[in-house]
Amino acid sequence: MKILILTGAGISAESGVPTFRNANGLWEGHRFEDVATPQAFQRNPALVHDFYNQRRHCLLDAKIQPNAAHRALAEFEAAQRDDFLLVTQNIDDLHTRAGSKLVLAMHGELLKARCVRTGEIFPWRDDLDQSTPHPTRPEIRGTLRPHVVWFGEMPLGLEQIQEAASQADLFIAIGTSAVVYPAAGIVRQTKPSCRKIEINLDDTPNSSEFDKSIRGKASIEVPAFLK
Ligand code: BV8
Repeated sequence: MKILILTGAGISAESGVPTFRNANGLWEGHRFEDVATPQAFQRNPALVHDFYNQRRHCLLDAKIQPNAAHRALAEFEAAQRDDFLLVTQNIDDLHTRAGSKLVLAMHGELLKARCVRTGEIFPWRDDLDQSTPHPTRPEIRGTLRPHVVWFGEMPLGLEQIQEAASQADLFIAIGTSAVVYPAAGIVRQTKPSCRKIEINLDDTPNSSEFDKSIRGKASIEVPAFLK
């Protein structure tokens, strides 16, 4: 059986990572779409670096740990012999820390930085700013950006995701508001015979696309469903 999982901010909410909708789409008065775009980075790199530095500090706080939903997905993956792919919209590292191996972070990763000049990607746990030296060529400064996908940028792994969606026999969407595209369009790329499950606190604009909508907290409902 081929399985495709899509997770959003709701799976990390109980770990203490704020979701986007709960924040009413705002960060310190800025709309996410205004601080998470290439234009914002061009216009005010310090503001955008600050936005991600603060989120990196939060993520690296010892209080932030994978929850039972992340762990259940890792255990489920380990028990699968056939095709399995976990696509996450989240830029936290909680799936990986829970033990998931086959993770595609379609919106990038907060704990990585990318050189805008060479495209090189580096693990990154420190602050970033316009004076940060390039890790391997310190004579170059200010060429690093967060390795995340901003609004208006192409998400990562789209071909692999579309391939997995077209072949999936089971598709589970967990903790996503189905507002952001193309992630919210994945459910419509599955074949008619694919069993589609939505796990969320609330209804979403995609709820009618699913065979079954399980309403409740991910840390309770995901382990219960995967058992
Ligand atoms: C693209 C990384 C072209 C950064 C993110 C104008 C110009 C350009 C594009 C657009 C435009 N207008 C619209 C678009 C498309 C745009 C878009 O969709 N905008 C939205 C706002 C309408 N998309 C893009 O720009 C994408 N790129 O279009 O490029 C293209 C596309 C295809 C092919 C070629 C070219 C890029 C989108 C990626 C943006 N980057 N993240 C960062 O994090 O800072 S998106 C960001 O917001 C998150 O990563 C996440 O994906 C998204 C938030 O969504 P969710 O994960 O669903 O989180 P949310 O808070 O919304 O919902 C949480 C859910 O969990 C809720 O339903 C809640 O009920 C539930 N929940 C809460 N607690 C729990 C729970 N459920 C269970 N248990 C709980 N405990």
